[in-house]
Amino acid sequence: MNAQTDHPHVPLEAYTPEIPAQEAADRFYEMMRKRRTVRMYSDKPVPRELIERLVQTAATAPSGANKQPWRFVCVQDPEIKRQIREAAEKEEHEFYTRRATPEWLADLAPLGTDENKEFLEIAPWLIIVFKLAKGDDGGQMYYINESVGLACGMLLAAAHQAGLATLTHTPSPMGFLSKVLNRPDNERPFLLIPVGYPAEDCVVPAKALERKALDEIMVIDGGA
Ligand code: IYR
Repeated sequence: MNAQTDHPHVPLEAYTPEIPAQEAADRFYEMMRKRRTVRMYSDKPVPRELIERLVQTAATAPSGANKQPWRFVCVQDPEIKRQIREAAEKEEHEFYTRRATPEWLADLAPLGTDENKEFLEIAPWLIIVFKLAKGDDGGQMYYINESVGLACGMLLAAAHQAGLATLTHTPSPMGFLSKVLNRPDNERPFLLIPVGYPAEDCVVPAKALERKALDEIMVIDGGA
């Protein structure tokens, strides 16, 4: 026996889909492949309970030593959203006029992004994900980026499954979020995720529909 005998364990409550595995995987893929990053939001309200459920789903992600090194700050207050937009646009202005390399700007061109971040005020919710550099009790965290990244992916999937659009927005640097949201020192901004319904006239960049082929992304048994 291994070390698990020293600590309580319980039988796994296995999840088994009611349909064959291939069909379950196909259905999930068909749903997920319809997800698009959305930059044009409706102001249609999204109930707080729905956002709470998305956060709970995100927090089912695995994390290093189960330390759950994340905090999800959910903003719906128009004045706070305004402050976030203002500060983000300031950073983005720097990015688009100074910081970004010509190559980076060329890579972004098909997406049609610019320093205007109107969606930060229009989307009914902004979820600002912070990673915990240290636990709230000062304790050690492990694999922080991996853990929080996984949680964010699950948050996006949960939102999409509920018919909500998201965007992974990364104004850089993001330090202003700690200030505006009055967060303690052990929390570091990780990702800003607007959540809401797409605007009726929402368009998405055609370029973003392109997916690499399976044989470009998947390798069986390593290199030749
Ligand atoms: N943060 C900027 C620039 C930007 C960078 C990448 I990489 C993107 O995939 C999209 C945008 C902005 O939000 O406009």
